[in-house]
Amino acid sequence: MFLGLDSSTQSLTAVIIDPVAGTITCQLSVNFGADLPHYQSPSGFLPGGTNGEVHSNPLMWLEALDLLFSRLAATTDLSKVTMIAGSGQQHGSVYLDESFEDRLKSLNAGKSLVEQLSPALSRTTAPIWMDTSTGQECAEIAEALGGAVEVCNRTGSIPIERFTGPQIRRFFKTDPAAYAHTRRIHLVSSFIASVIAGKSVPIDFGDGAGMNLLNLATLQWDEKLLEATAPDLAAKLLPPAATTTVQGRISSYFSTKYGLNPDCDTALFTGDNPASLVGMGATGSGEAVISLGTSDTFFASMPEAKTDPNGFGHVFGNPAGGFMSIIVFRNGSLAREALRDQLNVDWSAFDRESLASTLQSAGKNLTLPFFGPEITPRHDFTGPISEFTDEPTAALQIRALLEGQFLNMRLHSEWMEVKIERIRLTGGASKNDGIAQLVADVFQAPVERLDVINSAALGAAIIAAAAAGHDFQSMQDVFCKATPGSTLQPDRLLGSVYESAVTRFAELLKKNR
Ligand code: XUL
Repeated sequence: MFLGLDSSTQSLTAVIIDPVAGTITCQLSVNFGADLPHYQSPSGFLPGGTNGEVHSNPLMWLEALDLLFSRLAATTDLSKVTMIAGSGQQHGSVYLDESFEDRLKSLNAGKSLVEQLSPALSRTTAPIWMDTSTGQECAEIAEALGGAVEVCNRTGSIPIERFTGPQIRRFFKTDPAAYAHTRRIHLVSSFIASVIAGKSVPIDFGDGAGMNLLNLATLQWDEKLLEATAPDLAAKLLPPAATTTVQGRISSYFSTKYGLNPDCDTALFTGDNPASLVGMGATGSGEAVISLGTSDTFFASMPEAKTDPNGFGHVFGNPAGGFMSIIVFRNGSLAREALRDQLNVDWSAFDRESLASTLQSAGKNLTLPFFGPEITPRHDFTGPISEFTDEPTAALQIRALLEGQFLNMRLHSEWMEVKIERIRLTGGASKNDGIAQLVADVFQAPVERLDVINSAALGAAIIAAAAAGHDFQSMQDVFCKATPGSTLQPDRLLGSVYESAVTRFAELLKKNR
């Protein structure tokens, strides 16, 4: 059996898989807000941060780990688990002093993780991905490297407020003494992995690429960026490594206390997005995942490390090898809801029948689908902009908005130079067959839906199996099957229609930025 853990913003989740039987044998979660209310973090972070700061208490993650393992031990036989891997919310960082290694080595199963590890924190809180306090530091790092584009060429992203490098720089500037006292810096993922392994383990290429520090060409920390970020940073980071690198046995703390097998091994932990790529069965070339949520997200595997010349998208390591892109579109569900409310219709106006009624206008009328500021493309839009050839009925406006969203996605993923052969659609709106068919038509690729609930934790369990020698692809074929009957084929007659629409969409965008 293989255990995958995912430490996300709001919860810590475990998924155990049996690859021989092809079954998920256990899924459990600890919710930080509901289960650990004394950390006063109802949504997983400390409310009331100033200047864009969003921090969490790392002790909450440790206490969640003890609680999760005690719940697991009560419901399942943990001695059958032979490898553990995991994932974490990306970009968040934990700062530890010199005592951390010794404390990890000598963890006493009679005491809690919090009791034993809290004195090792050289910073009591951890900035997480929601933190936007580092605008100044991003500018400084860009300047030191000769521009944001150079940072993007090296690391796959321009300097980004939530990314770890700018966050480390801000810590160094605001509290140089505590920074100097820091012996080791971990991501959320590598912090939890280290506790499980009983020693500090490396950051993997998947999560490491979300730091503005990893050079994608060498897969090492970039010396110029280390220098531009903070002094002596190289010494505070272990050299990065591939996700499936086995780190040795678990800490005896877990075998003694929770009945894990003392021979159980640990692999590295990765970011939740790279783990989700695995859990959605999309690590193969030509596969993309589109998640329709508050924001819409597009991510796809990429054999080579191409970077977005516009600096909107990001590149992370693919746990199965190679790379992946991630591109976030802020005007997702909120834009769809805004139009629904504006037209005073309900969701049935977005369904299959309704969209089929406007099929003859496919690709004809254009809408820039932005009801507010967008990050892809980065621009402060104040409302949608349309160019219609037909009379703008409600049905046509809905078609044009949805087409606009997916044309924008298609346009802004072209830099990957990957031909998309299959799309796995997830998130609230993915259940809508009309929207799913439109995605298939705009991208000219089949669209599949999956019933995976904990895609990151499942991905982590598959990574654990892969680290033990199982094949990534066959594991994904077993655990990440499309929901029967959910696959939609693209209408090939619309291929040239959307080919021309994407060009006209790009022109309209150029005129309005
Ligand atoms: C990705 C990002 C988020 C976090 C949330 O860049 O910031 O998706 O990983 O868990």
